[in-house]
Amino acid sequence: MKTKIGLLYGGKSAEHKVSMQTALAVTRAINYDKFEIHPIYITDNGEWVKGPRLDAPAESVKALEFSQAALPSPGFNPAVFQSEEASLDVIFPLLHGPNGEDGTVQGMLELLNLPYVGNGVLASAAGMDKVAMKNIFAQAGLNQVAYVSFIRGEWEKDRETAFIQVEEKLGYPCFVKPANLGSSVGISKAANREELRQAFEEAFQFDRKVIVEQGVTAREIEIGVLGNDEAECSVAGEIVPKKDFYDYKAKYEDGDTALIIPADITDSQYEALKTQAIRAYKALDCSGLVRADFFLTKEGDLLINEVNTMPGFTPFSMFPLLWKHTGLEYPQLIERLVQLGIERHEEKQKIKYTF
Ligand code: G1L
Repeated sequence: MKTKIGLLYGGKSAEHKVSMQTALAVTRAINYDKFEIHPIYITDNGEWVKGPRLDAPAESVKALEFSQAALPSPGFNPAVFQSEEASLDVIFPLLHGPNGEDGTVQGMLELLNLPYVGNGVLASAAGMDKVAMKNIFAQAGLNQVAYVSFIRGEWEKDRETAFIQVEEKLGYPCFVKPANLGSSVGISKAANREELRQAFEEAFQFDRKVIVEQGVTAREIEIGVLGNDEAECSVAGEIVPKKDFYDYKAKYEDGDTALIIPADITDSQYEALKTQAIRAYKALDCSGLVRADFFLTKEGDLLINEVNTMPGFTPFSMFPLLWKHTGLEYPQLIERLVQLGIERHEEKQKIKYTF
């Protein structure tokens, strides 16, 4: 019997295209002797459309875009998870943003009692909110840059207090970011009070919660973590931005960064990186995978920046490349993730809910 993978992709988000490219790459990497793919496409209008089973790679992104048969717009439709032949074995969600990466899709899959790949509700939600994530890291004793956060109401009521807090706790330069975005939209660097004012206005357009972080001059080092209760780390990689600070455009459109794998760090720095990445993984109760992102300062201090519970996942993205250098090729990485998703679901079935 082949394992039936429900591939969930597209979505009503700015990352729709990235999701499509990633879904296409996954259909190309699968071993069809062992797996079959059941595509579930979310259009950019938010409609859920089930496509025909794939027994071979999709030809193109176009071939993965299905249109809704002339039905009244159903929007979210859990019926897509019912396969004609039998129920799906595992769902592979490739979705980004407020309706995919923040735990809502994972919650839906929990309610349907379907196994799925990647992080659960808690890790997905906490990983999407920079403030919640940093508070959890602080509690776990992880080193990170100093930060303060504000909600829109606080800022609007009393801007002066916000300025003073930032200046006393962090100083300039600092980075102002919407708390809940997976990407770099709405992020700015502020070198003085006027820039800080503008940065707040900008960030509050994208979220009701904003985080301000102390500026650090540091190298950006990333590591992949894979597993459930017992997780393993990949080799480390370094991101070298070709600009002062990489904005949304540089990061996602220009590809204006170089990836160096393995990163040129000492053995003891690599050991510290692994220890802290695993501590972060456990603190957020992660499962499946994360990409953990660190700053390495000139003084040699390692600071955790964030973990990404749904990292870039084409064969050319950092996470798959880190694992390739560790000895796990893209198709095997996908198989491992599918297996981990099924294992976590089985583990969960052991839990007693009545007593
Ligand atoms: F399912 C996994 F493996 F957990 C998984 C899911 C989603 C890994 C990586 C991603 N990444 C993404 O969905 C994306 C944010 C890169 C958009 Cl396609």
